[in-house]
Amino acid sequence: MAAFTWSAFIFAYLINFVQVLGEWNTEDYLKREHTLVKPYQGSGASMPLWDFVGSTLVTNSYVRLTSDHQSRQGGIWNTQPCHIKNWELHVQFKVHGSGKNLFGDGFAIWYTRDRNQLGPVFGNRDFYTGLAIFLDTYANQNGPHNHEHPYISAMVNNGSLHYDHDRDGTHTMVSGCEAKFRNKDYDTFIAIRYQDNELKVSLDVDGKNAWKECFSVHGVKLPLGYFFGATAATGELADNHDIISMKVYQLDTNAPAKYEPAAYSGLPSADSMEAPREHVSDEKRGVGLSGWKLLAVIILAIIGLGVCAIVGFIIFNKNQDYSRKRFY
Ligand SMILES: *[C@@H]1O[C@H](CO)[C@@H](O)[C@H](O)[C@H]1NC(C)=O
Ligand SMILES: [Ca+2]
Repeated sequence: MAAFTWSAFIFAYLINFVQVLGEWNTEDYLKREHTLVKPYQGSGASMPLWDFVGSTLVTNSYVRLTSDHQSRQGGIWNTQPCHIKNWELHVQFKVHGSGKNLFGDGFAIWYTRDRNQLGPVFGNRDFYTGLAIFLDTYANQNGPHNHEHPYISAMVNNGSLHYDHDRDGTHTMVSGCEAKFRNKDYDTFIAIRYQDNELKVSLDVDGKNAWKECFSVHGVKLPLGYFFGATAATGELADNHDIISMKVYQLDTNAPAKYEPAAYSGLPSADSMEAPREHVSDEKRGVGLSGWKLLAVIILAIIGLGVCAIVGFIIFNKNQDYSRKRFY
């Protein structure tokens, strides 16, 4: 059985190696013009490349969209439109406050046509055009939807849809997952990957320094030239909603350049709008394995089975010898 321990060890090592390799690759493609990192302030009081609106406060170590006070709306918006087709956005955030059971409302990360407008949807305007990822800490609706809060969900809007707070947006969301990301001592991160019309959201909120898939959906169409942003709001309930960093990476597309489809230029759309009451969250908790990882798993499984078969065979033979000895 030691062989199993070895394979598990080798497997863990391989996975780690693959992750290190992956990170090394993406560092090369960090897009400075869409990135917010410390120190935030340039020379003077303004932040180059980023606008901040509403209650947003910039300090040396975080950008606070709202403080732990009632009725605040704040936002931060990249001034440069994004012309990258396949991208991944990493956001380090911190949601914390004095409320033990009552806190809210949460914050949102955006890729939208319009920017710098305050409003009721986690601090941004309603009937927006683009993609929203909501990190909703307060359950406005208790009952019909079968998930707990905090809840992370995605919504794609062509400007015609209203975000319904009373239903926590469950009637317009594309997909989502539960995640306990509030009041953590360690750093918390969310990754939003948009590649070949697939939207994938992953989280690192358990202090394990590893991504865990929240959901992924195909058939999401977003045009070029929209803006990244983050906004937050408090109402009767409050929390500190802090952004520590936002980093945009350019991804290579899977398709060879000559087969690459032309950039999408229509309004944002999503093939699937999930019916909230059919939502099975357990399915989504499984971590998807892809490419190298899957290959490594298969190879190690085969090695593991082979070793087991040999060990089993030896034990079987020994037992046979033993029983022979007994009966003769
Ligand atoms: C916008 O989206 C809604 C809901 O998905 C859809 O019914 C409508 O036809 C879309 N409008 C346009 C102009 O694409
Ligand atoms: Ca809510």
